[in-house]
Amino acid sequence: MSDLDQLKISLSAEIAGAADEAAIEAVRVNALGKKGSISELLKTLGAMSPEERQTRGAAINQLKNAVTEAIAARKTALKDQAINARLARETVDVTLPVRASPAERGRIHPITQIIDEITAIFGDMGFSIAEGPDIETDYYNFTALNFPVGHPAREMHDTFFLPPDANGERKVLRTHTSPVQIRTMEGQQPPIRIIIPGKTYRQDSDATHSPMFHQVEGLVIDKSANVANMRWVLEEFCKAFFEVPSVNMRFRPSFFPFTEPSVEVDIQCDRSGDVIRFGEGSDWMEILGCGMVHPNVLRAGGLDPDVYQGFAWGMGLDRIAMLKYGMPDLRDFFNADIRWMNHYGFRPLDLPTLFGGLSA
Ligand code: 2NM
Repeated sequence: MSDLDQLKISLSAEIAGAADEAAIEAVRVNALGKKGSISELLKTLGAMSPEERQTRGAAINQLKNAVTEAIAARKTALKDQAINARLARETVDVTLPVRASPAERGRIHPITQIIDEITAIFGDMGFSIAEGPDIETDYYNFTALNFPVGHPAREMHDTFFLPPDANGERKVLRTHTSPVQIRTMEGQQPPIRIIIPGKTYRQDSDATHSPMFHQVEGLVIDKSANVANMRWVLEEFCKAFFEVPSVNMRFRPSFFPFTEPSVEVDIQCDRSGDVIRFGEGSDWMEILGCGMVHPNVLRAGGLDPDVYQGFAWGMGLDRIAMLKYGMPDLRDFFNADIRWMNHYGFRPLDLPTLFGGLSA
């Protein structure tokens, strides 16, 4: 075998064995570069006789052309291979769902959701939201609401008292949101249509009672606001809140210091299955208390009971939320357990609206 054949075989092996573009470039420099094996052979042409140049010279040039072509072909192949590998590596599946943004990852607490739902319902009926302080004076929490000093009705609430201040006044953690009704009457002329969602406090703690709980109360004051109006407002509320086309309500006589007459409202339901159903069945569930605002309360709010009358109601949110969303233990509400929130919480951008569905 001639030296040129041997060189061709070894260069072919090197070309075939070059694994990437850098390797094939190194093969090219070693063969065709300034000091490459083939370049060195080409340098011998000058010293050849004309006959030798025709035979061996032609063979060297053939080798050079063959090697040049083989290197170019391998280079192209390696380049394609590199591009294909990169395309495979950097592939993006545009059909994958978008990863949740941080704002989507959090959850709305069921109590907040319930307040948002109730706000949507009463907002649609023309009510505004009113708010007030959690720490109240005895006057706003009791006296102005027709719980006179020494009256046994004060014992109905297991009140948290703050230490007396320099004037001997003992503030309280409000036991209901009703002080806000007095503050609203003082600051605004009728007609008044407000709802008051918020935190309330009583000394009570077990599986169904928490020392801090939530209420929504409502107040309507006008010259002719009456029991029929109250009944309609509460029935519309119940249908919207429980997301059923009709409800049956039962009004039982009751007592609250701030209303006369006072009633408690039950709605018909069916508790025989796994889930509670409203608007049907043979059970009754208490959902709220209400009544016509007592003249003493109107007077405390600066309104003349011979000109104005009104109705008010109140409901506890925590128990209603447990019922509506099937949560078994009230204490879980305040444990800040992220697993519980992921299960029972609501998606932050799914705001409850009457047209889009309250909880769907
Ligand atoms: C209830 C039940 C009945 C009520 C009354 C008033 C006020 F201040 F306007 F007179 N606010 N809330 C009320 C009436 C609250 O909760 C069970």
